[in-house]
Amino acid sequence: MKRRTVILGLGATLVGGCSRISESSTASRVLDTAERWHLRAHRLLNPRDALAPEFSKADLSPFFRGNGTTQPGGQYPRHQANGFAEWRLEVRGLVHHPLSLSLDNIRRLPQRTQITRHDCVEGWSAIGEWTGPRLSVLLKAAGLRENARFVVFRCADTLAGSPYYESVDLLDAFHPQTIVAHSLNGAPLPVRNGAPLRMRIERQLGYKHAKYLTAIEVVDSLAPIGRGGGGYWEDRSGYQWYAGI
Ligand SMILES: Nc1nc2c(c(=O)[nH]1)N[C@H]1C(S)=C(S)[C@@H](COP(=O)(O)O)O[C@H]1N2
Ligand SMILES: [Mo]
Repeated sequence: MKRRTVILGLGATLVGGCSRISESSTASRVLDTAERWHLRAHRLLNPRDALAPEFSKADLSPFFRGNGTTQPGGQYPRHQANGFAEWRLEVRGLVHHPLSLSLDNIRRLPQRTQITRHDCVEGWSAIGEWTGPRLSVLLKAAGLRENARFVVFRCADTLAGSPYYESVDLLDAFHPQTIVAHSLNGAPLPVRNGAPLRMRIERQLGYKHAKYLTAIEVVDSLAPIGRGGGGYWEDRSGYQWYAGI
């Protein structure tokens, strides 16, 4: 894992919206002191909308490995067999207009393509080209309610019997490189990489990038979800909820 936080230039100012979110009581329950320091330092050293580095096609990894779940069970093989024609992505929770989107709906939205480096805490990286709509487009279409604070990503797979999930705050949800990807290197996502939809949260570590995405749930608190840590690995290990790189 490469942490670039400390080498980035000084001079950015912490904007009001950022401190409001990081200091909210809900966030305080999720973040311990050191992690909260990391979140604030990361955002202080990076302008609010700083982009993760983007690369060129020459930099693409020849093979993008799969990690964690690489073949979900349950209902997934049935969807896989018919080319995900019946897959739906729900946008629900604290929104004015809940959505249920087909892959076709998602492919017809304005698209962003980005070549980025994925860093896994287990010590490997890979560069891939991802395409999909910005999460912000979906959230704006659904319309956030006033008490919206976090966005939870629900996944089709389970690890050791528990569903994988992840979450981010609204700053990362609305970041311009946060996309719902349906393609890797110009082709539909391979199953090992999260077909048919996976998140790309480019300024955070690999485990935040939820694969096999079934729902995007807007909430005001992470406490009642899973074991309250904000993600599958956050609930079970020392993995931090704010995994800025
Ligand atoms: N649904 C789901 N998402 C997941 C995982 C998983 O096991 N299930 N593993 C995470 C981890 S630890 C990493 S490093 C990346 C791996 O993405 P890849 O399989 O495309 O390499 O997915 C993340 N998202
Ligand atoms: Mo990972």
